[in-house]
Amino acid sequence: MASVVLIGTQWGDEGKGKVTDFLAEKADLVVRYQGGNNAGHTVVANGEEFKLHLIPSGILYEDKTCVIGNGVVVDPKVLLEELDYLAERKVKTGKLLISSNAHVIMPYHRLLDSLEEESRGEHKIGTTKRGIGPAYMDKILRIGIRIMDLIDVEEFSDKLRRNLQEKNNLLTKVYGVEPLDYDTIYREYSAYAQRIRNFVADSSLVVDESLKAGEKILFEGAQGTLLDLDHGTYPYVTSSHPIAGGACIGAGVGPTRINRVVGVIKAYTTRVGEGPFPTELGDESGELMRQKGHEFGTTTGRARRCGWFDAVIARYAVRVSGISDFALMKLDVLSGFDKIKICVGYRINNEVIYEFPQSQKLFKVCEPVYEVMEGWHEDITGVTRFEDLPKAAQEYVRRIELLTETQITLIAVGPGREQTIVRG
Ligand code: 2SA
Ligand code: MG
Repeated sequence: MASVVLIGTQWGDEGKGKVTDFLAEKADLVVRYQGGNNAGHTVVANGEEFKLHLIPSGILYEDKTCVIGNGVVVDPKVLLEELDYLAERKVKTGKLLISSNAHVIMPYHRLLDSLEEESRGEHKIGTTKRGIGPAYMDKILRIGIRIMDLIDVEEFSDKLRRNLQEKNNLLTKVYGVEPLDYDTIYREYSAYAQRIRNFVADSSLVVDESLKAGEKILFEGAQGTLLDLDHGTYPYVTSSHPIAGGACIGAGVGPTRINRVVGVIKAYTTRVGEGPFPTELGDESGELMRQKGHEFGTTTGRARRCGWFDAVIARYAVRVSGISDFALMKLDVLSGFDKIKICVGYRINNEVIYEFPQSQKLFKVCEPVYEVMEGWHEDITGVTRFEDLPKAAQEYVRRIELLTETQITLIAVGPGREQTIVRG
């Protein structure tokens, strides 16, 4: 396979970091195509845990070129902190490239993200407050500052001045807070630019040349299908396109050059932030998943909401991203439940639907229709072959495959690289 897109099929936090790490071993180039440091990818490599937000997880392999694509929004401060964090832990970062077309997250974006959320009251989205939405807003408004502007002294001072004028107006008149100071930001960001300059590249060209040379590329998505701006649970979504199509736009590559789409799917469901979640468990089963699965945000530390596996969502993800196969994560977390439920459809009033509803008003009143399966109690964290899983766990995997008409080619039974079952 020359090029693979790896995406989250639920609301993010499916365990993409681990699968990227696993697939990156066979790739030459690892490219991130959307989102920013709202993402949090935890990877355990050689017994050491790494938490990454912005830099592709492929960086943990020395020989891989890692690319931050044009579709990503880059907070330069976070980028440099992450580079320092990796350097401290003896990870080489010399093969990182950043698209000159990527947009920059500025201090006013972070500030506005918080202020906008506060002003929404009960209608808040539950954002990570990293400035992601406001940065994408400026991109769409065509006033954003790109990496190429950041490293160009004249462009940067001009664009910063014009942007600040507008933002300070908003900050003082609408939100009644202090305006931001041009000189302070200019100085701080000019210093970042000096360090970032060395990494800047035309990422679309890099991808093209790599494919022409017969290399393998892994496009690494962040967040998940239901957080997609167009296809997710709007307005409770992020401001980018985590679905597979996002890779084409966010990396500058045509769809005919992508051969495989791997959907990363957790054996149960989690969500952070606001919005409806039909299979959410408010009881001790949900708490057990949270504790056993360490379901707390990598970026914000927020407790994740937990619930049963939802096959309607999985099928929907297969549809909108053309998923070729699944990587099923955290199966070990389900050990110890007497019964395990799978949501196969939604009941709305007296009707049962099997397709994901377009309207959030409908989604909010959907009640899950469950199939109940036998659980298992064995510890499976050391299992490396499918046949060695308890029969009930095998049945669970097969049932998900049948319901989603999609093969599960990889099963994770723990966070370590070796805790992975590969199926043909
Ligand atoms: P934003 O900040 O504008 O992208 O928030 C909009 C919605 O997107 C959700 N979102 C996420 N959901 C799951 N995981 C994410 N990454 C971090 C993690 C989150 C964390 O890996 O744990 O640490 O809290 C992520 N990023 C954005 C967010 O909750 C909003 O619903
Ligand atoms: Mg995450």
